[in-house]
Amino acid sequence: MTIRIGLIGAGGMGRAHLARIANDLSGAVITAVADINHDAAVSAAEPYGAKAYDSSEALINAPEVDAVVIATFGKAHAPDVIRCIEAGKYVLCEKPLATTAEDCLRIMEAERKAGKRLVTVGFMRRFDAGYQEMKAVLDSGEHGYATLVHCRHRNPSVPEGYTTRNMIDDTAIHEIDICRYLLGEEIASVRIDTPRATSRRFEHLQDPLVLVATTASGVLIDDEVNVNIQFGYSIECELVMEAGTVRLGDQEKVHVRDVHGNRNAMCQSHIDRFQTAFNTEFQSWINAVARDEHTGSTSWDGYAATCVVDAALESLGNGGREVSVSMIDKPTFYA
Ligand code: ISE
Repeated sequence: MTIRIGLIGAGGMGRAHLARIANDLSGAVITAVADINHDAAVSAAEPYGAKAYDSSEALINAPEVDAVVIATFGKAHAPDVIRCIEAGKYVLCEKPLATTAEDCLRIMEAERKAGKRLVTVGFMRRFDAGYQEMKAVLDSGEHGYATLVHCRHRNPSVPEGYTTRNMIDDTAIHEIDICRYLLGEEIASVRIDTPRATSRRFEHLQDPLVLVATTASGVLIDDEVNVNIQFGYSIECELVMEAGTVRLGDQEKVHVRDVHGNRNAMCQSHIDRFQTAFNTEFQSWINAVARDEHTGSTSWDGYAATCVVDAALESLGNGGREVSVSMIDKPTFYA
């Protein structure tokens, strides 16, 4: 069975997803693209012979669309995700699932009514081989339990429209999710530390910042978010256990050896760094949709991450004091 996919949001991320579905993956074709910018929809749809829509609602209900990918801005996600659920179509929604906990709750309620998990949140790091091996090492129990996780999330630069809020709800949200995934537990409290700012930033940004979180069992997570580091896109993670540590491998595509030394090439963007993880995520989703099954992170994961983001934003606004994360009990539907 070939899955007919409709994409909402023809920006850079959306187009990268179209290219991977058409060139790298199997079992799916692109039949529709929607964007509020008509020309963007037409130019993205054209190479794939897909239909262009100005309205996401029309795309979701189109007969030639079996499943939907959403790659618009976070604020636009909730209504479209709910429409997909109501249409009974599987949806892979880029993170964040929604920008408020209330919207995530509405999404979960719609899914519960539909009686089926239809929503996958695009936390692609869960499909990265390095993070999966880290989890396997921890879960083996050989080194005892986890006590600390050290994370670094560095971007070469960000555009002027990117805000300090985005450092948490768009950037650190990846570590919030991957730490929940690695540790298999919820984050209970969080605070934001604000070190000396780099001069290589737009004036309005508080860059870098450090998100410090504590999980329900007391594991301490520190996440350096540093979005104007200049030299490249660099993601680091070290998990400390009672009798061992495990660290994410570096990006090992090629090594350059010359008079300046022996070094490996630096990725410049998440699309490059997580190319294989994105492909694995999308292929698993396509395969699962064909079997009428859910895969990847759920609406609950999207909700939990948003609750941590909300607490972190509160800490950012209150001078960095620790804030408890408040969330509902996990519904059995997501157990
Ligand atoms: C972007 O949206 C991502 O998802 C990237 O992984 C992250 O590194 C970047 O900071 C975000 O803006």
